[in-house]
Amino acid sequence: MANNFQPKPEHKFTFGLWTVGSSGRDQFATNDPIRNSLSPADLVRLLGEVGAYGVNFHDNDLIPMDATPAEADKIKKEFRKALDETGLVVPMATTNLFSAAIFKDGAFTSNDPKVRAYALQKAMRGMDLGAEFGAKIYVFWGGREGSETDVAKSPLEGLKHFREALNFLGEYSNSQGYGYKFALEAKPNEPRGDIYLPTTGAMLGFIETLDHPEMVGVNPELAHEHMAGLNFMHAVAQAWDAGKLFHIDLNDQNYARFDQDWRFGQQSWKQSFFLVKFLEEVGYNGSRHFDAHAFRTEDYEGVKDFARGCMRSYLIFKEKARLFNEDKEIQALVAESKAEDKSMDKFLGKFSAEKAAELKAFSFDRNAIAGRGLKYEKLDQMLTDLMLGVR
Ligand code: GCO
Ligand code: MN
Ligand code: MN
Repeated sequence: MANNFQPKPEHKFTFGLWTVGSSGRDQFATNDPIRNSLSPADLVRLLGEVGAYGVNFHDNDLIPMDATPAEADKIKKEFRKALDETGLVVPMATTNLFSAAIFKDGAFTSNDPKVRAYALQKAMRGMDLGAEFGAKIYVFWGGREGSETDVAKSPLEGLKHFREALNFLGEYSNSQGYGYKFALEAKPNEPRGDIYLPTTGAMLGFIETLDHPEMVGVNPELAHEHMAGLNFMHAVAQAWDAGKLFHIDLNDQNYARFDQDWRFGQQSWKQSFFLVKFLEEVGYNGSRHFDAHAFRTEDYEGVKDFARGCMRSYLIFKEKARLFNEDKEIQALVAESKAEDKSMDKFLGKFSAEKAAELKAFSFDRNAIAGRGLKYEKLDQMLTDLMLGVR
């Protein structure tokens, strides 16, 4: 393959400060971090070195919760300097509404109005911070918006409060002239037993109930749909069809496991191939954001290997998709399986009374139609050969 899979700015590969900045700590680990924290500015340099296009952050990835204004200014200056040095941009920002103890029973959906008001305040400040660095997409991932038991929390109230919060923040964005598009990220569980609006499909339905649905879309994540046992590409296709694919979180994940956040392309080659093929074919123009972590076994050299691997895998799948589309034998079989045939045009598409009457009277050879082999076995094996480099 005459392709060195080098990331370029036009690929729009982005990482969160929290992804390459992960210390490798998990809930079973001691307090010793595996990797010492790097400053946001140093993380930007690391991302510049591996060839990323952009960096995204939660408010507190950049400015710690209890920082003084002077500390915040210093961090912002250093961060800005690193962005200027490396040419990285900040396409997306978001709020951490899940780490602090105050969010133990939810943020926007907490029963406690003080918590809900605090969450709104934090989100507005996060939006100010994102806008300061040029972010145009604002992600909402409600990690604590849910329950372990429904004894005292109502999902109906939860939806009402979540809707009120998004309506409020949409008006805030417009009143400030920020021009944000909101991207809602679903996850079925973890850290809550159940998180409200657990899938991308659920989010898409909810968006239509908002005051300004046109400014709100989704941020589907591969790992989250896999946790729910779903086909990620299908979820992304539905979001695209609805004009709502504003952002995407790429990573990897086995089905029916906890949130593994692996390097994109590590595990689900075929699903990831279909996903990349889809994104490239429809002309998705947004960030390819990697929301994943390096293994706990790694030092910062390993973190760079991880980040390079995410981008490299994406570009390999993209090249494989091109080869799939250019392969004459494969494409002939695809065409054959589709059974393109104009004879049914008169019955399909838009309803008319004549069409319906004619169709009702028509006689089909059901067994002949059902008996036609679709060659999916042959095609799918050709894809396997292509993916594994023996075609
Ligand atoms: C998770 C989520 C988060 C969000 C992030 C940005 O499972 O922890 O995927 O990483 O994407 O908070 O909104
Ligand atoms: Mn996740
Ligand atoms: Mn995510």
